[in-house]
Amino acid sequence: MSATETWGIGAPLKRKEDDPLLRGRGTYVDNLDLPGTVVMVVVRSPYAHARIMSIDLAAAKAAEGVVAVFTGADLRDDWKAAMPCAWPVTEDMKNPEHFPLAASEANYQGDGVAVVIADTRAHAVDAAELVDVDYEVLDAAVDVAIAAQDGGALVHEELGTNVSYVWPLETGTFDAAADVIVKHTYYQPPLIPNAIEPRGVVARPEPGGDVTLWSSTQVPHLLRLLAAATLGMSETKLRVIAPDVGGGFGSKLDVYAEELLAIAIARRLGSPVKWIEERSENAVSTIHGRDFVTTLELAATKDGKITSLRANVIASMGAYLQLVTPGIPLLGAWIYAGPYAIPNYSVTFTGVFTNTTPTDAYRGAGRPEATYVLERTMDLLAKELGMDRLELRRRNFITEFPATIASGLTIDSGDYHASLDRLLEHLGLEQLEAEQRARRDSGDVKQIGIGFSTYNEMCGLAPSRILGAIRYAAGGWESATIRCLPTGTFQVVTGTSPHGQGHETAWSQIVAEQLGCDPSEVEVLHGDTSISPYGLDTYGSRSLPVGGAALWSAGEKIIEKARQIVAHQLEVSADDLEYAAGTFTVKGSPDKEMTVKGAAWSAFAAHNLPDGMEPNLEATATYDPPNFSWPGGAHAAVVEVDTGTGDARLIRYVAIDDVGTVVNPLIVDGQVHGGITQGIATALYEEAIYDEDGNLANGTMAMYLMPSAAELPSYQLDRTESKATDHPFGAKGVGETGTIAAAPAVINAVIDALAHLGVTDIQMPATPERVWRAIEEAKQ
Ligand code: MCN
Repeated sequence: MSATETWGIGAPLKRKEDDPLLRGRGTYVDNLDLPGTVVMVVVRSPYAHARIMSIDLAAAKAAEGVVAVFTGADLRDDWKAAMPCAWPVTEDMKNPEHFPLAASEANYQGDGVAVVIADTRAHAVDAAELVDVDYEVLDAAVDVAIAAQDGGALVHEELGTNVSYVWPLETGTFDAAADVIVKHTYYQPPLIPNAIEPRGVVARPEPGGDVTLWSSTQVPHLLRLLAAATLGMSETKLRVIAPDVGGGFGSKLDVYAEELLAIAIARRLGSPVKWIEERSENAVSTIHGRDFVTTLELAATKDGKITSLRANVIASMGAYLQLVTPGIPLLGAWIYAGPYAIPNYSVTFTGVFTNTTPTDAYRGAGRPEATYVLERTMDLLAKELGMDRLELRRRNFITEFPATIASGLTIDSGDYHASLDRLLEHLGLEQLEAEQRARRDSGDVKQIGIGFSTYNEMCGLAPSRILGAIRYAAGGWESATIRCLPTGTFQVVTGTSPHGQGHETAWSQIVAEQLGCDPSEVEVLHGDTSISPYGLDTYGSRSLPVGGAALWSAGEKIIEKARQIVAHQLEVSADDLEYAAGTFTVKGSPDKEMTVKGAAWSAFAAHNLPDGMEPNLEATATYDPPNFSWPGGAHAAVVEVDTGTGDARLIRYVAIDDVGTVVNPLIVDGQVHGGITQGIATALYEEAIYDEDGNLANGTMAMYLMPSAAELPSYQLDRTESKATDHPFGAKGVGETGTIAAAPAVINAVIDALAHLGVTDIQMPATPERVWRAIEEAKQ
């Protein structure tokens, strides 16, 4: 193995950030214990929809340890703008004003109506129970499909409708006279993100009206920009720090009420204010994902060539539009045809308000929803055609790249056949099918099923020009700085904000590869707006495709400046220098050499630099990609279903992903593992259950099912590689692939296990009750 193979791009390095975290030496928001801190507790509406008639604060104010109590009305003048929604997807999108505390009407169970500030958390919790709110309970709109129709309960009476927007994308006419048409409607229930660390905030007032905000956020840069705007502060007066952050999965890509409340109240009281979310509070006050009703139609010739696709998506916004709520369904809008060449394409999205927790980004954000309905319908179409389900997929794969797809985007590279071939090499499909036949023949109560999902994904958010065209308010670039320190070590400042993804390790490997050092010689700084004023943070599997490319560009600038220094000092022309792995050599005189590290010292000492050159070796680059990132792959799930009880268990999972060049295979495997687990959880376990009044019925860890290691087999992972042509070293994003691919593979497997009993459909999650009912209904 060469030196760079052991520590550069492609090396399976253990994550350098893990050691302190595993030893309990991390600093999460709740570990901050600033002198004079007061604690904030939010009083939340117990009703999904209720008019606030009056709030009596007297008893709470008089309670032990209480410093202050505020209602929405008390704080109204602290906000110079309503809470931000950065993605007005249509010109006429309806976006009701949303403030950190509801003043006249609570619109979901958990909507904040008052805050109590006390010296200790116990005192604040006790006093919060004394806040006496008189509510007039109103009818709630809960079911998204019903809420979309006229005549039912309205979430925001003043809008006269629950429909926030209708967004169509039509590039071809649906072929209603095709040989074969399949049409099916799917429901994807709301999901509750459960990061290991719940949300938390500390806001400290600083002299001169400044505020430092520590937040368990994925987006310190966006948070500073938008919180400052909401509070009418200059951005320079607000410093946002994301310390160690224990996961987010999209749910910490937001500007939350508690962040704004903590800043406003810290300024009012002159004391640091701390708020830490409780686990069951997380179930209602952190955004939810999914809650989509989708009808998908595929039209095909009788030999299995798909000619057109039509999707009608009704997506719940929840009660308000949070930071990117309306755009989430649209993130899938361009990939409803997945890896298949389908010439006629038409999708329509209707964003609908419901009296439930606002929805927003949750791992995959719009793309799992698209892939799920497509991959389920591919199986239905294969059945209708009497064709093998993998053969149908193969007949429709896109094979020529770059490929401009019917939705209008261009996929730079991919090889979907290669991923499926590799999957089959690992799977042993013939044996599995033989086992399936044997169990069917013997009438075994435990049946097995094999399910597939071949997918692609549009991630690496994203080219600013395209984001602008679809009315997203921010850009999609990322920035990075590399400082070569005098002793031959490197300091990196990145605008990405990792919260579990291992950027410190991966970014060190990129610098090590490019500039010729050991990764331990690279320090990576992030998550503090005072050291990285520019950045667009971490979400949408963008950090490596965009932030990693920015880092590479900064490295190229370093090499170019170093080249000038080396040429000057070795007294040769810059064109006569060759560069590899951190060392310049003179063509034809290999004994004459100088390293980037040597150039860094020279640039620091500045005794002998080319005329007019600035001292120091440092470079900043901002990278705006020309295209999205397009990973893809093929996944297979094998389940065993107890036909007596309906219990479906996953017994094998094989995943082949193509994420282009891999920087760190251990990190990539970890990302794929985590992503697959979330997809499996969606298929078999997770669902936020609301009753008809909008009460969340399973908002505790005891009631909300998340799988643990005990429920899951070890996954078999492998990769194929088609390099991203638009990325400087060919990498594609990986952070969401598993979640996008897994849910349809698992549900397709459950249905496959029961196909001989006549079962054709099961709604996610495939709980024992649902599976059992599907078996019983098929008997009738
Ligand atoms: N990587 C690599 N080679 C590739 C692709 C990625 O080595 N070809 C590495 C990267 O260097 C990075 C990691 O894999 O260390 C993820 O990279 P990327 O795909 O760019 O995704 P982001 O870093 O932008 O992370 C966001 C993504 C998303 S959108 C969600 S949701 C998610 C996820 O990451 N949330 C996570 N993974 C998570 N992992 C943890 N532990 N916690 C979360 O909240």
